[in-house]
Amino acid sequence: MGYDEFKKDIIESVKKFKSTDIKEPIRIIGHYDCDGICATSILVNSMTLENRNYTVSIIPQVTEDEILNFSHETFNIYFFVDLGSGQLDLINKYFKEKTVFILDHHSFEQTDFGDNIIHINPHKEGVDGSSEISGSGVVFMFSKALNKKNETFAHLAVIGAIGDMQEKKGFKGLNRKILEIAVKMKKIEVRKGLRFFGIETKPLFKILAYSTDPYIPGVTGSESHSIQFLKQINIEPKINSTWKKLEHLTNEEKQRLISSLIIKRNNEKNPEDVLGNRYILIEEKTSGPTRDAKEFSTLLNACGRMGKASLGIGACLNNKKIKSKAIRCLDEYKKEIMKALRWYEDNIETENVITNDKFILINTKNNILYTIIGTLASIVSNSNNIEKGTYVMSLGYTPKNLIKVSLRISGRDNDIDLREIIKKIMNSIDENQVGGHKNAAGAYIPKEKENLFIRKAQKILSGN
Ligand SMILES: [Mn+2]
Repeated sequence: MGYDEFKKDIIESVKKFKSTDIKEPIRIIGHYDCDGICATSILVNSMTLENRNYTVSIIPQVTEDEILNFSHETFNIYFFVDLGSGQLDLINKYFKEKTVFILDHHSFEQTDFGDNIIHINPHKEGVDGSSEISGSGVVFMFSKALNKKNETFAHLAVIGAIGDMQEKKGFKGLNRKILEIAVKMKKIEVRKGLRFFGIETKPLFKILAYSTDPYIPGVTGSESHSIQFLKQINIEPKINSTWKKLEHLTNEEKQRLISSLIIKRNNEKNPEDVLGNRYILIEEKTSGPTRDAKEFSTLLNACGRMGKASLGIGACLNNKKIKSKAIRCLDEYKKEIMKALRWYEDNIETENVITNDKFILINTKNNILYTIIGTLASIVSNSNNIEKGTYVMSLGYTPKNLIKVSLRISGRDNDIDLREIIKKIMNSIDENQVGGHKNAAGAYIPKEKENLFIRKAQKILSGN
């Protein structure tokens, strides 16, 4: 068990791939989140290098119907990236005549399948796929073993891992190795600095005013207090008539800002937590939303959730024109989220939101784009006025007569496995389409079971 075995699995799968006929086109199916988009982009790059033709689809979830449809296509070679491990039985059932590569990192149930299926997953060898390597990391390792030139795409695997929340005060395990490659290839520079989200792109006073993590007592939550704070420490918040960004500060001012923030956070648990690793994509334009790997990952998530994953792939492949379209998509996504939050505020007192001291259950029905109900649940669970350990569950209708469910919990340092909790609810209604991870889980249910699901969820989330 371990890294060596995992690497052996990869080398074995590369051998199998190399034995396929070069004239055979490749069918690539990837997950629609940041990690899935990065995974797909790495694979697209490496298939281009191999002179292989390919067709790509990016999908939000893998239903049985969808798997059946893919299997009816004329391709003989398939790649499922950042998904597929959870559908091994279905893929086995419908792809008997095809060669299938599954490159994934989600946990899975043991099942038997034919040797036409090549299943690469770190969990198989006891390597933790929820913290040590992402889906794009798995695809990167495969691509690197196929051709060393693919090392130039290591940064995409770093962005993917960030998108899957695997960066926690640095990277560990295989992620760390991949980061080292990205640094060696001069794609990423790790800088210790202020770890506020959007620090490259937004006015300084806004960043401080809207930062909940790290929290700044007396500043977070108020734009005017934020402006005052800057003036107090002798940093003029404006340059001529525009608001200053971090890049406008002198080094001496930056230092003063950092030490003043730490002093302000004197009574917090770790005052110096304003500092952290930043992953700078060296080749990207300064002060654009693709310069900081965390912001890049948000951009990709936005594209996927707005149904425009192809823009995300274009941005990863560094197509300038598509990249600017992707940035516009990010703006639309932000508007959707604002709309979702307003809807939530307006509906707190209605039957659409059920609350008790253990959970908040939000049924958005048709009112919110179903791909962002997870984001809504995350934002609600992170808001200040919620007791730690409160579950936040959101539901939304998909166009395919299903209901998407997302589950989050407030407070970060608890050991509760949300995936297990959703599984328990799903078992109680005889459903099994569960996805996600320990800290962010989801499911799909048929619309007919809406009321039943809500009843069972209330029971189980209350601890009964
Ligand atoms: Mn993933």
